[in-house]
Amino acid sequence: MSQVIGYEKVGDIAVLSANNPPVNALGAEVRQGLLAGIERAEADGVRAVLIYGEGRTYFAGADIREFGKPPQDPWLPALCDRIEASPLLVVSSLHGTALGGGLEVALSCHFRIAPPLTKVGLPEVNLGIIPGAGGTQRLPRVAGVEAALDMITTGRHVQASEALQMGVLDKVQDGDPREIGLAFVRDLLDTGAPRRPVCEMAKPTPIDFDATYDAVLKKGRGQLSPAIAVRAVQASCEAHDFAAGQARERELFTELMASDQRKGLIHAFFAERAVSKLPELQGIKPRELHQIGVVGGGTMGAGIATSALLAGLSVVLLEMSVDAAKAAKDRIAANLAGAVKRGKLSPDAQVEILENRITLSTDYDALSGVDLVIEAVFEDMEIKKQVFAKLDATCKSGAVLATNTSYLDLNEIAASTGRPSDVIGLHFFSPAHVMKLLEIVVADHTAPEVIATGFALGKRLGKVSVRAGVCDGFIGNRILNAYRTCADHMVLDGASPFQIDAALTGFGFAMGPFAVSDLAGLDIGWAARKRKRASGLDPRARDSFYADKLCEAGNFGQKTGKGYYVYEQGNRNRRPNPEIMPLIEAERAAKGISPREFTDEEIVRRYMIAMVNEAAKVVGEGIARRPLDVDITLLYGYGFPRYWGGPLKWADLQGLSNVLDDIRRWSGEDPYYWQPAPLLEKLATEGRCFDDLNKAS
Ligand code: T1G
Repeated sequence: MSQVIGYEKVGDIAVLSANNPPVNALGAEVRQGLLAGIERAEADGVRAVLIYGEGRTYFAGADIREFGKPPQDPWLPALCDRIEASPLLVVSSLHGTALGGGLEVALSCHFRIAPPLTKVGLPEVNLGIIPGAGGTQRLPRVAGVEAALDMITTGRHVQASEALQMGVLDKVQDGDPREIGLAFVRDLLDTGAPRRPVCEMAKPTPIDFDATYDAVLKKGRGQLSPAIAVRAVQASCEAHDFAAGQARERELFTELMASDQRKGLIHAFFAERAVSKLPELQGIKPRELHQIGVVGGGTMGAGIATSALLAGLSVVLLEMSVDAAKAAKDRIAANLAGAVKRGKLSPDAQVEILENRITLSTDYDALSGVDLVIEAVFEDMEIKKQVFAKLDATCKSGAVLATNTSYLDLNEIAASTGRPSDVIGLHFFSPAHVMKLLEIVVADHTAPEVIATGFALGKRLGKVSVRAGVCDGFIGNRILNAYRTCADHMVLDGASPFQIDAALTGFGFAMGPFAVSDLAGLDIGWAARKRKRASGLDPRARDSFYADKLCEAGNFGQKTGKGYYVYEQGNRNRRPNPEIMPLIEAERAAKGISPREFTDEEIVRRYMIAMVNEAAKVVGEGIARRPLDVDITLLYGYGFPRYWGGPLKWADLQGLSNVLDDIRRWSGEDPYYWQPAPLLEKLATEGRCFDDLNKAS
């Protein structure tokens, strides 16, 4: 008797119920239970079989934890074929999220029913693979090639109503999955509905698969699985028969299963779930949050306020003057209008928010009742301290006092209040109502329940929250500063900003570092350089000045129409700014550097290893708790290609001793910049990898 698949005879129907929380993943035991259940039903004198899931969902897919381990019988594809071939009428009643192998089991049944809130999908491409249990062969036969390609290459979740139209579901009906399933099976038996194996359906009509393959490959920015999925669907039209199509699917699936992209994407899947699980927060209750305050209504403050409003919170927004407060509200209104346009907010809710949930004020007293306040004023320590002194004087006891600073010393800010245990950093990324990353910065005296409240807020806002310690730039901006410097060095030594940007988008980054600077505003980097120089740069550090010249001439990137690139008709039509190379050449000449050639491969390797080395320092110093915290920060805040899993997963895939060898070689040219991180040296020497630290945590 299976522990995870229940068997029950209800009249002439055998009912197989899955009970493998939390998501009824199709691990070996579940597959064995399903096979045994089908065999038992066939020997039990019943006419039909109903399969459904207990708990929150039907099968949400294969058990991802089994990937990379030796396979155990029965294989999911063989199980699906066995279900489909049963002489009994087999029906699935779906609910929750019927995904991946789950939907493939459902497609191997003869009929499918589900309640309206059910979602179905084949999200395998997001894990770097393709459906491997007949999904690429059965779905096109049921729904046609175009609908199947849309689902399989995007991995999107499809609502029950759409799935009904596509033919993936035969009936949508409200109710309990077991009850609606039983009624549906009885109906089918009463009307004498014949078995309907999808494998016996006609081959689907082909399309221009080469053109689709090219388009999907291009859209994937280097990610392979969606394009490979096109070839698998192609086999559903072109292979000799169903079995030959399945064999082709298996061949492509096996190839991807062994790929680095699959390893990177699975790492990302588990890392994004592990990131908010902190041992120190076990059993700690967050404080309640109803109303939050935001100090400062610039781009950042307005974005934070928008994010909170979209999550159903009320916001008190403080500005210096009535005019500034009005401008802040206009920014929020524009953000909300954008959310309506993207279908994230209904027009009625937009009106409700603007009328009832925002309070504008120029008086700190308005913040006396808020549960949490986020300061988003100008990035200057003295100004921040003044704000925190006022918050300390006005906010109620127990209120969380948060700063959105991106690099200032949180301990110093906390010390300017009489309640440092209530002070925390909540570092949002611009635009704050869109970007998913939230760095939760913990100072020396921050109380555990204040940290828990930060994570609870992050969850409520739909963010991916990462715990960070205090240092200049925390996790993300500190690492950014290091790899950005590497790019600047390569420019001095002979690469152009345009070659560097192209090499890195070729690697899979959404944008290269120079295009990013143009987007963020060149004045920001300029101010940072001036500040660093004023505080005394180490004489061994290489500095460059050509970008300052751009700024001195009033060119700040996209917002002024000119930076590294010239923007005549927006970002799409940008072209390299012809003034850049002469400025760079002049600086090389002044420094006595004879420029050398860089290959794209070398550019990517240096840039990546600069990132990895700083990331290893960040982990080694405890600023990030685990390597996966760095990986998630870069994935969600810095456009890092997800299919590499993050910089430290990338490093693991390269082999840490190879990474260390490169750093040691480059430190011959520039010993100050290329100082190997002690943690990297330790792991490489011990023959270990970063993921070992994730697993141990
Ligand atoms: N395998 C193992 N564990 C899984 C899992 C899976 N497929 N899906 C979820 N979990 C764990 C997850 O790690 C977490 O664990 C807990 O369940 C709750 O998840 C042959 C090869 C189903 C929409 O890609 O999209 O089928 O952290 O926090 O927000 O073609 O999980 O609590 O210890 O995410 O309610 C295809 C992946 C597999 C679905 C639920 N299936 N999962 O979201 O909860 S490949 C997928 C999800 C495949 C075949 C192939 C979501 C969810 P813990 P959660 P949620």
